[in-house]
Amino acid sequence: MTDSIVETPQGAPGRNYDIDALRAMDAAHHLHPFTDTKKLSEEGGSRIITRAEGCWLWDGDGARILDGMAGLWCVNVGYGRAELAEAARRQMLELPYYNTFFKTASPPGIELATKISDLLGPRFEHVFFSNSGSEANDTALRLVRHFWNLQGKPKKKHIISRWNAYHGSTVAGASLGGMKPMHKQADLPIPGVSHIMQPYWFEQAHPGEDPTDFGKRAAQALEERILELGPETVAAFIGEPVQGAGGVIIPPEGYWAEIQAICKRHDILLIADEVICGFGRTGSWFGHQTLGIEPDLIPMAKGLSSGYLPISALAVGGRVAETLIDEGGEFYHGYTYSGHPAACAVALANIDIIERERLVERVRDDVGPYLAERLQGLADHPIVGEVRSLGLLGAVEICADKESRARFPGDGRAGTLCRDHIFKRNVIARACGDAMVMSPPLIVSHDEIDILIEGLRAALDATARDLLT
Ligand code: PXG
Repeated sequence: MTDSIVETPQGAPGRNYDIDALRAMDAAHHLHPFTDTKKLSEEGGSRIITRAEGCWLWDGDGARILDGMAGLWCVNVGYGRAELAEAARRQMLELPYYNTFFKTASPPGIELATKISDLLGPRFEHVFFSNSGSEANDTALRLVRHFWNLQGKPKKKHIISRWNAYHGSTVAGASLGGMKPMHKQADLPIPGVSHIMQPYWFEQAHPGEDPTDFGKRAAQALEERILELGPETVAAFIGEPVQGAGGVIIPPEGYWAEIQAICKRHDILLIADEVICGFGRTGSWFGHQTLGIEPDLIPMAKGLSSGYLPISALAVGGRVAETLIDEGGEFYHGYTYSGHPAACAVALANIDIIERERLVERVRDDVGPYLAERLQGLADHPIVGEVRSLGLLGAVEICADKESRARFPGDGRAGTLCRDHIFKRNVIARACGDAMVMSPPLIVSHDEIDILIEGLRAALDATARDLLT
């Protein structure tokens, strides 16, 4: 299927694939995640991405596409980093694999655990590795329940999450997540997991309710649920500092302080899912730092390796780590690839780039504020109800009436239309319901942000034409 390296029409080198044949093979054999396979075929099959550099992708038909999503919120250092490939190559030649189960470890895993602990500070001295965000959250669930058993409180098992949260696609991940269609297909959530309202002011505030009051009400929902269930049965609360896949939901000021206080009051562990927020996305190394949260457990993935190889980690804080280590005996949990040497080597090299190029500071002081400023320019668009951003997470709410925040009919149709329009302009942003969201690589330039915003404006214009005429 592959020939020699050639120049694509835009000048980017790539292999000379037979794209039509690949598309046919894809349709014949490949089941895509979160995809209606029949519909994908009917609509012409997949767009085949063959190459990438910086913030740009190339598809097999030669189109150059601005990736305003950093893949799936993960390619923080951008595409085409030779030193990450080199780190993998070097490690694969030296030691491609060895396990960490039976009193063995490899240098990259040890170094990465140490590095993550250093980044998180003294409260987090221990790290457990897995391969995906879902697995990190499975690990969190397992560990939380083990912890409370060890504390002599075996009834403390219930985990509270939020509707519309995304915490992964394994059975535990999808259960912790609050996506109703996922639950429905697989008889989830598993017992002992339930969901409360999310701090989504634009969608859920009462008429006239200001964001602070709304944030208090949304946090109070946690205390109400805890009291309903009985605090003696509740093990943990899990939440992303800023919900990503839910629609870049930035909680109102005060929300997290209230959640934190409620967790403390009822002796409930706090899990901050940093799978999207971690590694610079919000303008700090971790989202909990930006939002002022003090979690007990921190699942992380995506930006940990910028997606170059699959890897995730669960950072385990203070008393949970102490109890596990001092009293836990064997923790019956782990994956073949926990602490995979090549993935750890790539993650280390990735963190090195983030540090050396000061990408976290770049998000905080430069491109984050610039994205916010440019998004503001869309606020008076006729079908835009709100723009919001934190660091390099941005959202634009599409609605029919700015005042009442009423949506267009069709439950997500406006978002889908807008997503398709921006895609046609070779710019990638994502629709979450009727919110258009973006999360470009942390290396994005001002010019590229301009292209993203202008693409969005053109897509909003086209969507408005579709919906209003
Ligand atoms: N937690 C959070 C906060 C996530 O965003 C996961 C856990 C699960 O990670 P893995 O590596 O198991 O996928 C995620 C993943 C989307 C989209 O369309 C978002 C994710 C994954 C796939 C698609 O926005 N987030």
